[in-house]
Amino acid sequence: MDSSLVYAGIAVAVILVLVIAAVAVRRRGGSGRPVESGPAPAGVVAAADLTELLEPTESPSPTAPQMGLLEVEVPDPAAGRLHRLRARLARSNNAIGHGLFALLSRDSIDAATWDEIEETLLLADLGVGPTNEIIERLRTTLKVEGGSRSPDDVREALRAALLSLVDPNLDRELITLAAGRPAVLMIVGVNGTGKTTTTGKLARLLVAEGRSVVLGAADTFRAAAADQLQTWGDRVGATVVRGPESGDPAAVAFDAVSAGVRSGADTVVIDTAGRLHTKAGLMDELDKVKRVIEKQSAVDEVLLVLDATTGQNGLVQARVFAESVNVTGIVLTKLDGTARGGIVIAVQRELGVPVKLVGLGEGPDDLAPFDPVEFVDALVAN
Ligand SMILES: Nc1nc2c(ncn2[C@@H]2O[C@H](COP(=O)(O)OP(=O)(O)OP(=O)(O)O)[C@@H](O)[C@H]2O)c(=O)[nH]1
Ligand SMILES: [Mg+2]
Repeated sequence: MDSSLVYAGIAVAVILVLVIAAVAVRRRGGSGRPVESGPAPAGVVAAADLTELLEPTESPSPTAPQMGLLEVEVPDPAAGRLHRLRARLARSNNAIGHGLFALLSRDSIDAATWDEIEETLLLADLGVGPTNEIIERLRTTLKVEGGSRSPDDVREALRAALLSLVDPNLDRELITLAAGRPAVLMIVGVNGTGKTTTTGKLARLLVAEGRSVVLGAADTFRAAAADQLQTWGDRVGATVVRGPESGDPAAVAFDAVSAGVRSGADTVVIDTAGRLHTKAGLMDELDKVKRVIEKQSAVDEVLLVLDATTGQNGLVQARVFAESVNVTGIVLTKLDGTARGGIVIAVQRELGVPVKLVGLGEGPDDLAPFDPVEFVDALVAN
């Protein structure tokens, strides 16, 4: 072979390798800046990069499942999600619906039956006050109707009594938009109630409505907590701001809100570490996280996540959290796994704060805005 041809081939190959290397170096130089609150673990989107990331699709649309190089999912719309509760309650042997209806439908409701009714309501976590109220109401309604109690009358009496206790007039609006800045939501509660899952599901709900969302991983106790949130964020293209393990949770929350402000995000949701309500130091820390955020932005919602299966214990937690931070709404999780729907009524009574969201399962879209009418209808459904 002609040696000049060989030299020419080698020269072309060398030029190609140099061009590829130059492109790779330029690409790397454009990203990977560290998160402000500390060195960035792998997979973190640095706060300063948010603007670039969000600019092309500032409001990720459900019809545009691509964002940058990430494949993002299209979450279910919020409307109609609470319908699933009916099926879930049917499976969980819902005490209020089935038990109470059977008792009230007996030919004669004697003193022993009223005792059973009371017991059923207490077992469903309704609490003593609301239980007495509902029994008074039912006694009056059903007495007036005398002997002509059809199953429909009973169901309607039960429905009306429950509905008045769940209180359809409470303002349950979840503030997720604010004028001229992102709305800021904090998610708080004891260990394992479903805070991180709720933060992730909430991001999906918001993305489904076309919002741009920043998540703050202010649970710095365990690296796995931030990874868990990162996974939720990645699935729907929500940016996750995180800090170093054991770092200051208030600093991460502050950075997440700054990042949201800079990128023009609609909503910033801050996931916090689980904490025992009995540990004063941890409750003070929560208050500090809130105060540090408030140096740059109002906190629009503090959502207390309660596990519906823990019953009356949840009420004790709720009281202490409400004393530490100004709780604006309750998220009642794991309602799919309990026959104790009465906790909705009890906790609202206890705090005077409405249930705004309910968790209905472990699926990514098993979080629904709470609607009192739909909830009661699901409880008393056939
Ligand atoms: N069945 C059911 N499971 C749920 C629901 N919400 C959360 N979970 C499950 O509860 C478990 C705990 O959820 P996490 O979101 O990690 O709880 P957490 O409050 O962040 O926990 P810590 O950060 O450790 O305090 C997980 O297995 C979730 O899948 C729900 O509505 N229904
Ligand atoms: Mg968590």
